[in-house]
Amino acid sequence: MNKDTGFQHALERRWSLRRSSLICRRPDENRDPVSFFLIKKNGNDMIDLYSMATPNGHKIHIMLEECGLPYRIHHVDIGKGDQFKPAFLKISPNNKIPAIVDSDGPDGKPISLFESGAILIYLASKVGQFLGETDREKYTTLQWLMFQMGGLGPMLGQAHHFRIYAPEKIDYAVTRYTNEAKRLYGVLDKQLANHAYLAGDTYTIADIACFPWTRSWKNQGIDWADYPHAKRWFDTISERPAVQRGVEVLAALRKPLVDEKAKEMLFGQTQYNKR
Ligand SMILES: N[C@@H](CCC(=O)N[C@@H](CS)C(=O)NCC(=O)O)C(=O)O
Repeated sequence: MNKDTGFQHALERRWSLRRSSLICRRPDENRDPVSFFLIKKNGNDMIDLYSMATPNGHKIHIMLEECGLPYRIHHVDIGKGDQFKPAFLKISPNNKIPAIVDSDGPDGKPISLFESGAILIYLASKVGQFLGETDREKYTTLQWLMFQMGGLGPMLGQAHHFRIYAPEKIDYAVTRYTNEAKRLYGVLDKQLANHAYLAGDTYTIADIACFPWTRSWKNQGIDWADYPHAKRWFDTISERPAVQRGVEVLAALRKPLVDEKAKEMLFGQTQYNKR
């Protein structure tokens, strides 16, 4: 067993041991552990999570913790180039984390999924939670989820990139994406001035998707004092036990992105090689 594989196994063992004691945790039910285990079609059903501790990864880590679904973690080190390995590209052809494989898919057969928004919708549908109750609530949830996937995530990502990682400071890009970040926090703040959560009164996958991106507010040029309603929402979500566990998943393996090789892997030619 090489060093990496040995470490991977140890990690999986640690988490599956931890999961086995948590396997029945469902936030809205007081089921006893044994009965929940028995209602599962197959006690060995497990979600394989391919991920890293980044905002997009955190969304799924938090969701899995909120749902109390058993999962096994595979660390994909995107700074080392694990995302370009053929086995990973088979489940995530866009070479990005997160991805999952659920051995118990909708038809009882395994299903693999990439794109965090699709994974959140899938998991919410699987457990029947965090999507809203009525059709109206569901569409409102999806609307704010799409806001995150199409706007908040990509724009805050660019703000972060040009403010922190770009090899040269380009004033135009820094100003453009910092302004865009501020505008988007303003949209969140306005919605949260009148609602406890993004889709209304209940916590949904829209909140789970947006929250991890707002954890890096400082690097995005944001001052919470300008967004008091969004800050109240941020603090409320930060206090959820599943969120606190979720943000710790794989966090110990995340290194600051200072290594030139890792930067080349993520932002340089390696990213654009034909595969
Ligand atoms: N839209 C995708 C974005 C995923 C994404 O950008 N993942 C980053 C980490 S946060 C990644 O894997 N980057 C590796 C790469 O670009 O090679 C999602 O939401 O799942």
